[in-house]
Amino acid sequence: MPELTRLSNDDTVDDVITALERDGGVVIEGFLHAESLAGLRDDLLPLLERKAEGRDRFAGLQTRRLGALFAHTRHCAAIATHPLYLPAAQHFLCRPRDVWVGDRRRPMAADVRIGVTQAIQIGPGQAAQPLHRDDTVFLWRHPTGGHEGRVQVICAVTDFTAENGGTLVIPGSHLWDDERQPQTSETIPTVMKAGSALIFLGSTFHAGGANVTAHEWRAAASLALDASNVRQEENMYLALEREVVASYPEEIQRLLGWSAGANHMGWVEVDGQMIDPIHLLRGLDGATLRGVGAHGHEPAAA
Ligand SMILES: O=C(O)CCC(=O)C(=O)O
Ligand SMILES: [Fe+2]
Repeated sequence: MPELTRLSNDDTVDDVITALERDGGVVIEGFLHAESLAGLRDDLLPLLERKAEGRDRFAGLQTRRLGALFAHTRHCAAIATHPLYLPAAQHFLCRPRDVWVGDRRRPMAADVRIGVTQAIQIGPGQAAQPLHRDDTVFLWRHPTGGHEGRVQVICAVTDFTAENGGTLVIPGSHLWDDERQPQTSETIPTVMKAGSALIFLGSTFHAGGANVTAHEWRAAASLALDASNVRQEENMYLALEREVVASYPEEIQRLLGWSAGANHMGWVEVDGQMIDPIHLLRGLDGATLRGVGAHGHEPAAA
């Protein structure tokens, strides 16, 4: 079984890009400085412990999730701008495409945005998550022809082992088409120390691993950099006050972007669940908000 390449902060962005192009994923040992790791642990673990477990197989019935990480810790900034992560993500996400503007044909490139932040804590008894590609939220097609929509990083906040839920990855699966079904037998677990990180392309099949330990909770801080073209052109969330949006019929509210749709793009975390933001316009309290499942791979758990 092919292993993922293991690099460190002494290696170069080119080494990261080479590994990602070949395997779709790479481990960076010692990715976080000690201060960032300690900060993430102190800021996120107490919050995760107060979250309810997920309500469907994808979110994980023994898994706790926390979103909006930039509101909860200052230490995500160092992840997003890490010198081995951001430039590597830009390499995959910002490839120019030739477009016509009037009588001139010229290259135009997207830049990058932070598309999702999530702390994920996998508890004892959690089964392996269904294998998936994270660019499924964009309904991205494969092979990508070199144009990726997302580059993800999962930082180990506690040690990742094959037993406690270390992320399962299928090396090389970023090159597969959309017909080939991923098999558990093709996966390798990501084993790494707290402070190390797994970087992978949005087109790489992966899943949270099963946690077969008796007492260990595996914690991660994950973040995705996305191509900036996969969003609304006008920033409706800044342009329109929430009360204005709430005054329109639901159809308009969803069209304005207050919707997570069948692919669950645009969820917001409430009480550990990734919910459709339309519920926030209805003024429901957290207890009555219905879980919508993670990333749209599972129907809502009614
Ligand atoms: O927790 C992990 O290791 C991976 C989780 C994941 O891939 C997801 O929730 O999309
Ligand atoms: Fe994922």
